[in-house]
Amino acid sequence: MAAPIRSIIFPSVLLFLYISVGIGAFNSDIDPSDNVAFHSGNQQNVQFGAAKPRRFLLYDVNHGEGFNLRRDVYMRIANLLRRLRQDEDWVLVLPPWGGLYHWKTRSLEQIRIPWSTFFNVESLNRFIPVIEFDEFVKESGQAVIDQILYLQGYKEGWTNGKWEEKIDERECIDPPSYQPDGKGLYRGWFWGYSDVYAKAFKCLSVQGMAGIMAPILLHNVTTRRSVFIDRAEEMLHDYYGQVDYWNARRSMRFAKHLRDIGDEFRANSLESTDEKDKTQTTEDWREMKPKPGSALGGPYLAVHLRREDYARSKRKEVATLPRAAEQIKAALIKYDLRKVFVATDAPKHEIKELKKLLPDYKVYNYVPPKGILENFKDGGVAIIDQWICAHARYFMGTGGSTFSFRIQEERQILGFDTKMTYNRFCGDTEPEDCEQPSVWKIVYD
Ligand code: GFB
Repeated sequence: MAAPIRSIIFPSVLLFLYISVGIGAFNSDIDPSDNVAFHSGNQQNVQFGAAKPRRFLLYDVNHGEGFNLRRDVYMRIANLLRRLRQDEDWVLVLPPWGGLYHWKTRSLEQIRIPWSTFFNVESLNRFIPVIEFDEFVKESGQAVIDQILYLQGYKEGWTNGKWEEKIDERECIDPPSYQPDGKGLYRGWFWGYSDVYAKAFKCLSVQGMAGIMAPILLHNVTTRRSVFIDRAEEMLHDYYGQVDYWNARRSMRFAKHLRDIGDEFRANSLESTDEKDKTQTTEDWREMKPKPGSALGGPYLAVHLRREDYARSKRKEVATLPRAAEQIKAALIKYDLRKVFVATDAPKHEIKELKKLLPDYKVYNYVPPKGILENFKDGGVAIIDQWICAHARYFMGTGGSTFSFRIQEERQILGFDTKMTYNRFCGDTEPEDCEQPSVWKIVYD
């Protein structure tokens, strides 16, 4: 078994001691010849007080995870990057999108998608410096990653039933997804780029917040200019729901081309415009701090009805279509609305069935024209759905779905009252007044 890096036990004095112990242990089997140029350059720079070379942080998430859980992991990594930048010049390399389990349009190639297809990269850059993967290859001169740190849990689980923050270098629990080739270079899935490889690979068992990685990146893998943290979802948020969380979240603005498509649908089908609905946005997210409840929203109800794998695994929060229709009808009556927009991953026949269950109301769903689907893929269509839901008078989501959570956050960012936002369908086995989603109120600095 490999040597421990450190175990973090509060208070922070102990933390410091453990980190110091960890540096030697972790570096012990790194071959410095791998990256001599960077290592020696780095030392010289320190001696003469010049700026250290820029370092690159890359990351990825477990392949089975969906788009909105990945957005959540971005927020954790973004704040880790901010922490790193207090000491060194780091930039985040945005992992190209692709190969997602939920993206089912088989006629489309859905890999190597840059973040600019889905997000406003300029907005992200107002929180932390980010670059697309292609820019990383250009800037670093080669499609090579110096070090992969593959995160995993602890084989033995919690010891003594006690949760503590810790991180240790360990043998890989599962067979590693990156394997050395004949030259000792690590090959595997690098976002669909077959020419990318890594020079070194390690498994780390981790239990803790994203910040736990900062000392490792700053003090242990100092000779590695580019470090790739895979299975980054193993790290928790440092400050969930607090100002850093919300700043990272507010910086994740959707790409303008997708917002425009959503806005056009709102205007044409739902009589909804920003002026009437009081949902105007500023150019820079940092200047946007609307009063809670200032947004009115368009004259429609929006729901996110998560089906597919949720319905198949019969999660208790998933309502059958007749039960969902009853709850939609009750909300339409309560808020005196005639139109409902349904965002869903349900197959066509279920959407048809839902429409039949609501004969007295106008039921809308977004069906992309061929060109929009081809250009912006399943991921772009899902964002258009989210954007339309974010502008409704009242929103009801699916319990436990990060797709719904992100809509709820978007609505707070636009200035909606949390009461018109943090609502969910009750599953068939739940009471009519089932527990509603917890509210994480937006916090500004
Ligand atoms: O976004 P997501 O992480 O949300 O994954 P959950 C669900 C994916 O399904 C979305 C599609 O990213 C979309 O691709 N999808 C779901 C939708 N609802 C809609 C919708 O209303 N409209 C459109 N256009 N697409 C978690 C996953 O999903 O569910 C986990 O992240 C796992 O990996 C778990 O599968 C069971 O949080 O709902």
